[in-house]
Amino acid sequence: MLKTEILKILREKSDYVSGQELCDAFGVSRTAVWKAVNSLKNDGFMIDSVTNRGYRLQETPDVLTKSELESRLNTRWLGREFVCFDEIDSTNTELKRMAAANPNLKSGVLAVTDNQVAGRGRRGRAWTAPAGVNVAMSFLLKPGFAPDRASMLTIIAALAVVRGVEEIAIRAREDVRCSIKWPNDVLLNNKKLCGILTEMSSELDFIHYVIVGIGINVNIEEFPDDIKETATSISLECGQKISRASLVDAVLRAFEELYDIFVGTCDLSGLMEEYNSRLASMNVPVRVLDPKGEFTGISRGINSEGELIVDRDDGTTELVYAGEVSVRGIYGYV
Ligand code: BT5
Repeated sequence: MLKTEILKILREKSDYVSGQELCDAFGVSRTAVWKAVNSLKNDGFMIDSVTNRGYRLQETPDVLTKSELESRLNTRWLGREFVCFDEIDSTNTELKRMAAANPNLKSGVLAVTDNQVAGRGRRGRAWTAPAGVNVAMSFLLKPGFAPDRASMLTIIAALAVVRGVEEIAIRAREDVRCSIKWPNDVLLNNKKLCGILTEMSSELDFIHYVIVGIGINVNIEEFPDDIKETATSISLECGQKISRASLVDAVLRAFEELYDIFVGTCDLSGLMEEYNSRLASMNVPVRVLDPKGEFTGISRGINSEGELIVDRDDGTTELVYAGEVSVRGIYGYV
């Protein structure tokens, strides 16, 4: 796509790039370059055009358009094919529709939106986010492993978000800690930054597809009353606005790396150490809200099956499976 390629060149060279250079680079006419540049301007990019000098990218706004994302994505297979919506009900729901309409839909297809208006959490809960500031994305996988492994993808996705957020927003900062609340929340300074919704279509012993949906609060500055005590965003904790497209790229690259390790053994033996080092509630008291009965104990991290090991107050050890329960800190959300 010409827009994507022009964007890449303008970003690489911080100086002016002549129209002729762009024509030569892509074998297109001056008019085609001019049209592509105008279209980028309409997307919100500030591009300076000066006669006899050419074009220069003044500012990269945080837009989440097809060409912005395409120009940032450096993944190997995840999101190599993607759909990008200005607005959609839910990226998970959209991928489900796409999978139903096309049984040959490729593993790795990504759906992203700038504005998700009916975002879904687990068990019918809602995921809320305003337009233009957050990441809402989902990708489809068609793994060859057994359905009982699928919940581990949530664990992998959480770790990928941690890695991506560190790479793009935190780096060496010591005042911001990114951690995981088992099984599907990523926290920044102990508040919810990200939620993950993994859904599956399967037979007893065969996965048709899995959809991993990730919502990240990126540049949002204010939350609705019902979540403002527990939710946060990258900009609130780090004091800077970041490019959502770069974050999408970093999270997806991290997922690819972690997924490679996972499929080697089809369990979490290669990842549990890193995961547990990121667990918000590690070696601390937790309350397990199990439909069969609530209990308290000390969380000891996950095992290679992704279950949370909890040493109960009565001396026994419980393996908690994500599907059934919620885990709360004794003293609040974490
Ligand atoms: C989740 O559910 O946290 C999974 C959220 C997954 C969202 C992604 S976005 C892309 C894809 N498409 C979708 O439709 N969904 C996925 P759960 O653990 O059930 O948590 C839901 C709870 O989180 C809600 O009941 C609120 O209390 C809280 N919540 C809602 N929106 C939030 C936000 N933006 N930030 C922090 N907390 C939020």
